[in-house]
Parts: sequence; structure tokens; C-alpha cells
Amino acid sequence: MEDMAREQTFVMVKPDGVQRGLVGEIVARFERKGLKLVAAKLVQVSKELAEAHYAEHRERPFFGELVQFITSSPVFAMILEGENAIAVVRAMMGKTNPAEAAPGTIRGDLGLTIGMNVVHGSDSPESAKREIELWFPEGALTYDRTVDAWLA
Ligand code: 3AN
Repeated sequence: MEDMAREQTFVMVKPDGVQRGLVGEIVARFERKGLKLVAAKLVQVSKELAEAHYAEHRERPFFGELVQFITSSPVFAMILEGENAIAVVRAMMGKTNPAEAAPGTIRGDLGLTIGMNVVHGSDSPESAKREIELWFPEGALTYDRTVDAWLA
């Protein structure tokens, strides 16, 4: 595979997805798409990590709710890798508001309200880099998949 557009992105199943038992279904969708799982863990998020993750929303009226929600129960954090992984994950998640997200997307199929929209994915190469370093200071695994030749 050409290395040009091969990207890594940070993805997490939020507390509502973990509580509802949707981790497997969500990971399965990304795996079936061909994205490669290179790191994954269940995390009980601290207030500090939550505030750092959502730093760009600090001034928004829902910031307190966001931090409260994301620290309320474990999240399932992962790094996914693949050609155009950032945009592909965003497309698979659907619009931020599940009420507007298209059927077939994760939020369109599994979410109902904007406060609990099941999943998060980095929105740009800059946020992917920042979020991966924040959530996985230990880094990702490097390994070969025999199917990669079929996905390139
Ligand atoms: P996305 O998660 O699609 O990148 P952002 O970055 O605009 O969306 O918003 C971050 C998170 O903030 C969303 N996932 C959602 O949970 C929450 N959020 C966004 N807008 C609202 C809102 N109007 N009310 C409550 N929560 C919101």
C-alpha cells in the first residue's frame, strides 16, 4: 500500500455506548470496513483528561455536561489506522446530532440525542495527533495484517 494517505485516528465509544453494550458492534463496523485496530483500552476518564480532550469546547454552554458525561462511566478508546481513516471514521459515525445522522451511520442507527451520541472520532489530522498523544502516551502497536494487500 502507498503510505501517502495512510492515517491514524482516535476513536472512542462513549459512556452511553459502553453502558448499552455497543462496544462490540461499533468495533465490528470499523473492522469490517477494513480499518486496522492498532490500540484499544477501556478507560475510566479523569476530570483532567476529559477537560484536556474537550479543551476546544471550554467556552461552550454544554462544556460542564460534556465533562460530567464522559467521566460518568468507562469509555472504550482506540486508535484505528487505514487509508483516509479520519474522514472514513467521520463518515461512518454520521452527523453530531443523531436525530440528523443518516441511517446506516453509527449515530443514525444507534443514537437518539446529541448529548449522548455514542461515539467520538477525531475531526482532522491535527486533532487526531493531539488526541492520540493524549489518550495513548504509550503509543500504538505496529504489526502486519495479511489482508492489507487486499485493502490497499
Ligand atoms: P463531534 O463529536 O461530531 O466532533 P463536536 O466536536 O462539535 O462534535 O462536539 C463534541 C461533543 O459535544 C459532541 N460529540 C456532543 O456529544 C457534544 N455536543 C455538541 N453540541 C452539543 C449541544 N448543542 N448540546 C450538548 N452536547 C453537545
